[in-house]
Amino acid sequence: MRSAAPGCSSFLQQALPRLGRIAGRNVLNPRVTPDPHLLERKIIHCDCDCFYAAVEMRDDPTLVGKPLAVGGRADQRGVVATCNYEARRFGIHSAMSTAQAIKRCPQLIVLPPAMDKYRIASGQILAIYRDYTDLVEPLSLDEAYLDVTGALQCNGSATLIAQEIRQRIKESVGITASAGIAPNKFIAKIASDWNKPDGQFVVRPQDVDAFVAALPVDKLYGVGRVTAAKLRRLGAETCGDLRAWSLLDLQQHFGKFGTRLQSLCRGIDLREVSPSRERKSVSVEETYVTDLPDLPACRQALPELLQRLQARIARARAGDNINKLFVKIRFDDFQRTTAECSGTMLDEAVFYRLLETGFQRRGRPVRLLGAGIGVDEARAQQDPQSGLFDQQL
Ligand code: DCP
Ligand code: MG
Repeated sequence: MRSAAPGCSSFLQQALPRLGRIAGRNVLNPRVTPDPHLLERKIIHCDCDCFYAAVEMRDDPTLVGKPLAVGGRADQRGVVATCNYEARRFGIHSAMSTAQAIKRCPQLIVLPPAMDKYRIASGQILAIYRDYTDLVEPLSLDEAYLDVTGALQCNGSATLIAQEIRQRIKESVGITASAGIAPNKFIAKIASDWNKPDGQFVVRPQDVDAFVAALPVDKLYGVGRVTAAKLRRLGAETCGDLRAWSLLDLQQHFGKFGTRLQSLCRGIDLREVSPSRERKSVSVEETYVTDLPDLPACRQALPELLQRLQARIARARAGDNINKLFVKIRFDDFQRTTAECSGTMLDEAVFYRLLETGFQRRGRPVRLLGAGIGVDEARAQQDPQSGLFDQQL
């Protein structure tokens, strides 16, 4: 079932026409032949370290060195939004219940989130990025991609630009950030985690092949824990293992996503840094360990999703800018569908209707459910405080 696959450096240099045109079709993107410049970009992924907690430590230096979390109250079923690195040593992490966090670390200091402060810091950081390029794509308040391919600063060196940006964030905002520098978004994002906190990591084009070959499959974007488990069951632990698979094998097991897997495991990601990606939607989703067998099971799963969506919308202050409601479904055969309708309010009954419409399009067991809202971009952009991002929790 397996066919030999070429290594990535040779792949990048020679085989794009081959990869891009299997059976006369461009498999990376069926409509467009990839522009070679997309393979030679300088992308930085910048991510602040323990962002909310870092802002709190900046504003109260007596907190520095003590385990600190920012989040909801333990007696109100609150969860940890983030915690500093001292707290992480106790095994505390984002999305853990605050009650459990305090059990792990009784001396933990828990502060309520102060979103206005974080938004101001986020705005300052964005302004620094925009000194280097217009191609800035924020992913959340503390994370962004920058395409600095044409930048003239620092002799055009993306490594030095990242260093300078991090230094400026430290000096003018008073917190630290980490960065990944690579030829594409997917690798830059992984690299920014490599020397965290307060560090950076560069993957040069000639190092992409080896870097990606050693990556565990669950590092690929779009591969959650369920898909990762399936890949491991099929014998693929690393991206290197996955390269031995033919496109047909990948598509048979993973549907359309198989095509993306084939590129990603070779370190190829042609997504552009897109500044317009800001403020489009707010959504949540869940991949279920056991598929939801039928519509009643999906209906049962919906309230939990809607509760998370509501919290996410409140956090993003998007409640006044809703223009669309949608439900996303991925079936057990990896086919996806989104049912949507226009609307300006979170209406539970509408989500149930959308779920039914979407489910009936295939009527098969469901592996993933998502719910979200579209956001009126024009209105949201008039409101600099709204801080919306096309991001899932
Ligand atoms: N956040 C949240 N709930 C989550 C995850 C994150 O409210 N489940 C908030 C708090 C974080 C901020 O978003 O400070 C940025 O998220 P990151 O995932 O970048 O986490 P941190 O910046 O806190 O830590 P790291 O140093 O790992 O980037
Ligand atoms: Mg961060």
